[in-house]
Amino acid sequence: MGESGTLTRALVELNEERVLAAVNERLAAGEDPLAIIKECNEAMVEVGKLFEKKEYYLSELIMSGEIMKGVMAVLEPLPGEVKTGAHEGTVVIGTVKEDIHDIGKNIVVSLLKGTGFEVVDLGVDVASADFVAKVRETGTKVLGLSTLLNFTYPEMKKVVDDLSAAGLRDKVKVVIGGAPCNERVREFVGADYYAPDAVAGVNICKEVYGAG
Ligand code: B12
Repeated sequence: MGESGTLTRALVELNEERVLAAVNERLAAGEDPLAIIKECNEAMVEVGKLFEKKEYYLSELIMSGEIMKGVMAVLEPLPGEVKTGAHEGTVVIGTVKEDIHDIGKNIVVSLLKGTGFEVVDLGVDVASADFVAKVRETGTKVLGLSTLLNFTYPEMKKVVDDLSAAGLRDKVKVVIGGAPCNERVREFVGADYYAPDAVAGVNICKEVYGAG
């Protein structure tokens, strides 16, 4: 498996020192940070599986999150395509109510900023009313909702329904993301797009603003 296997294994084994050494080595070798993130992402899914199997406990989950944050601190700022300061548009984003996972959302935020978007990050455990108020206030064309917990799908749906009730639904495209999401979740929620990763999310934002 070579070098890539080394990073995955080190992260699954929660060996922070080896993870950071592997990341630094690969950055120095000129590897794309997004490829490194993708691999870490896969390792995090493995950590989640070990947690499900009860081979790992909450402490290990917390540790994996801390290591991943350390990795992001090394990788940021992420490469954006636009370095001219061109303003691509505004994106409002947050993790839905009851959910405090934010590592993936923060990657999306960094990448959007690097690409020239203005980002309003509402943080984690965000109530539907706060999303709706911020959409109204900013006039954004894109609202990004993140969740890593499958029991919060109804909460995402609530945000979409509340946007409709507020008369804002046709003014904003709703993009959902987070490991457990997929097209079926998007349909249930009534969102416009599902983004499997941060790069797909940025491309959707570009498409929405590009379309005028
Ligand atoms: C790290 C972690 C934690 C950390 C989070 C730290 C933090 N600051 O975020 C801590 C320890 C706090 C945690 C807590 C819990 N967790 Co947790 N956690 C994880 C783990 C291992 C990794 C998540 C992660 O950061 N992945 C890496 C990032 C980069 O990936 P990502 O989030 O998917 O993001 C990428 C894309 O999805 C996309 N994306 C994400 N959001 C968005 C949004 C938009 C708009 C767009 C465009 C794109 C996008 O872009 C990113 C980059 O490409 C996952 C395992 C997994 N399968 O993901 C479990 C997991 C999500 N956790 C789980 C659980 C059960 C919990 C707890 C309930 C545990 C407990 N008993 O307390 C609590 C819940 C707390 C709460 N109320 O939110 C389960 C959820 C299962 C389910 N039924 O839904 C998982 C799947 C583990 C498992 N297999 O059992 N967790």
